[in-house]
Amino acid sequence: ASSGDETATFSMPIYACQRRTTLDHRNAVFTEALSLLAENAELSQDEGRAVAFRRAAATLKAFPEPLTDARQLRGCPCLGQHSLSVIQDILENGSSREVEATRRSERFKAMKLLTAIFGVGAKTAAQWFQEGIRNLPQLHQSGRVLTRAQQAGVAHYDDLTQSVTRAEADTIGQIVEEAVGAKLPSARVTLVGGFRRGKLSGHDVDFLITHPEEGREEGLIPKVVAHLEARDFLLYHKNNRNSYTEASGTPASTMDHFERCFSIFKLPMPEGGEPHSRQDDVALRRGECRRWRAVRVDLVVCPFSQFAFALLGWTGSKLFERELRRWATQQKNMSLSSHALYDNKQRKYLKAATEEEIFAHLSLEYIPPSERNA
Ligand code: DCP
Ligand code: MG
Repeated sequence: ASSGDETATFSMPIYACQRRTTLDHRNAVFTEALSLLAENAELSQDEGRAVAFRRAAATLKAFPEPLTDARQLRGCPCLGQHSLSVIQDILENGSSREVEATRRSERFKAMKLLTAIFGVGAKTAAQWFQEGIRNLPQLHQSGRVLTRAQQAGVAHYDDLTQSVTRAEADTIGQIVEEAVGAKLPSARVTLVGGFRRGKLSGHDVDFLITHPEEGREEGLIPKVVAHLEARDFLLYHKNNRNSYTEASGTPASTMDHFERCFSIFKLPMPEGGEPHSRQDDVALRRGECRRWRAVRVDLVVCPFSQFAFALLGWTGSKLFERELRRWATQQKNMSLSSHALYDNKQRKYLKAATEEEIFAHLSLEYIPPSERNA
């Protein structure tokens, strides 16, 4: 469409799930700034503000050309006053004062460092910050009692704050497939999360496991975990049982109820590989062989009839998922979760065997995983 002067305007659909968002885009300076403000809002438990910044960042990720003038953004959705002023600041000065001040602030730095500990959320970190805790030595000195997860998080802090590569994710995939195959032949293991969207690195590795005969998947997690433990592949794990029933179903809730395992894998490193972490260096100086690294791994088991919903729900991105649910509720009067899609008007669940069918139920054009990077 033409706007009447020399600047063309793009008509961009409002919901991120209506758009194709690839990993590479033209406006990283802007999306990184807005993402940092979103992260800061999340760390302050200001969900509304966080979502506003996430949506603004997503708009710029989908913007087809480098931004040089704010007028290019006319007609673009989800850009509020605050986000626009940040963008304007970057256009005029090369950076945003607010973003740089946030990046340097003591609170932001400490909250990032503390929430990077596995098992520590924004709430816990805020409380520690209030008590004057800013870093790991101070946490140690405080004598705070840590949960088992947090203890593992502290013990493997250096490894867990290093991103996981695609090659490492594939190696873990082989280990998981071997363990699942040994316990339940013909079960299927699918790599989900950011790696399914084509990311080259991630903060963890996510797997979805199912079996074509409904019911056979029940109770699989403890068996797989026992198999992995016997082979010394686990540094930490916490299993959750399936708690989903259609009756108790809170269909639009973000949290799902699948049988799952939050774990920290002990991933063997290729022989001759360079030591890469501080822990490695320390271990090698002590003369210990430490040819492994810790990696966060999530295993999720779902019944076959829910597989398409679980696959869609666990592929992300988080904003894409949120936008799908918002679209379903606001535009279709339906409730979408990682378990099911419920049509509130027809008062019935809509079945789907593939992601394509779910998009069709929602009257959305199918978006493949590599274009869900909103
Ligand atoms: N997810 C979910 N419910 C949860 C946790 C995650 O539905 N309780 C979904 C949304 C995410 C996907 O699963 O997109 C994977 O979650 P991650 O936090 O692992 O996010 P990504 O894999 O997208 O990114 P990365 O691991 O690289 O940070
Ligand atoms: Mg992930």
